[in-house]
Amino acid sequence: MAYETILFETEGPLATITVNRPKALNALSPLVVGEIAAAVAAIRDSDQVRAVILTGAGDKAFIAGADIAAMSQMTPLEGRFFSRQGQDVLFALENLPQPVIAAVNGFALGGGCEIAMACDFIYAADNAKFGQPEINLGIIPGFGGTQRLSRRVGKGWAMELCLTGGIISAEEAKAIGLVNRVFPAAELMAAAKKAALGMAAKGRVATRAVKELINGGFDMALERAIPMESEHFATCFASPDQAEGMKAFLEKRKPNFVGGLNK
Ligand code: DAK
Repeated sequence: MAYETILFETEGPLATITVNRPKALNALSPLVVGEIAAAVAAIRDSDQVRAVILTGAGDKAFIAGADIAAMSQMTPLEGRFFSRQGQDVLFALENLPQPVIAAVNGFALGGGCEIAMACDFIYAADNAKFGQPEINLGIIPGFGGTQRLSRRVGKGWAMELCLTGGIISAEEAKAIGLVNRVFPAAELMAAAKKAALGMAAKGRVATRAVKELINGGFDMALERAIPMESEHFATCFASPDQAEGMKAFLEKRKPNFVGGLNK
């Protein structure tokens, strides 16, 4: 598929989605959201892709939010479609079987912060900035921000960011647990690639199980969530990767994980 507003590249087991509207600070128009949805669907169905990086083009922005110019013209029905489209793509991203890193290389505001939070974890450049400034536009986060932010950083910080519309630095975002690691801007992509390729080399069944357990168990009572681990643990023993991982350890060599999701 030909894309107009994103770059979708694969290199070995790694897929990179780059939102590519640097003049508009990579703002999310309906077309961008649709193209991200198409790329995510292609990744989900790919046997080759084992890890994903989501980033923004240029050195100023990851994604500066939903496209305010496009939103200002929307009819209520178009707004509803945009909202559904955005929420669906964030769920699809979050539920990919492959691990996804958000490499945040500048402003991650509003929908940009929300899409980063739908990734498994966030690496940031030292010039990155985060916020949910929707309140300044007379609206609220609409792609899950009130919910994913409070789950990531706790109620107090979610309240402060959503109620003040304030913007925080990469270091502050790291201190509150929104960002895992901060890198000099020039080193961000190399660090994200190294982490992504490391995860791509792990067993697929175990990787998928970790994602399903952490995402699925997050809001459940511990007494119900912990037993789910036993089921996924058992499934790992149905994959050739479990035998290979343990054999490799005993033979003092690196494992070569080859199991697919169906074998
Ligand atoms: N949308 C459209 N264009 C944007 C944009 C955005 N979000 N952010 C920046 N741009 C454009 C600017 O208009 C400008 O375009 P030109 O004037 O050059 O044509 C260009 O990018 C460069 O921006 P600036 O000149 O403003 O650059 P500065 O360095 O001075 O400022 C900034 C950078 C990031 C502080 C500033 O651009 C800014 O405040 N941008 C808006 C940030 C923001 O408010 N983001 C939140 C958007 S609201 C929903 C679901 C989700 C959402 C809504 C509804 N439903 C469920 C219905 C999500 C809402 C949002 O994300």
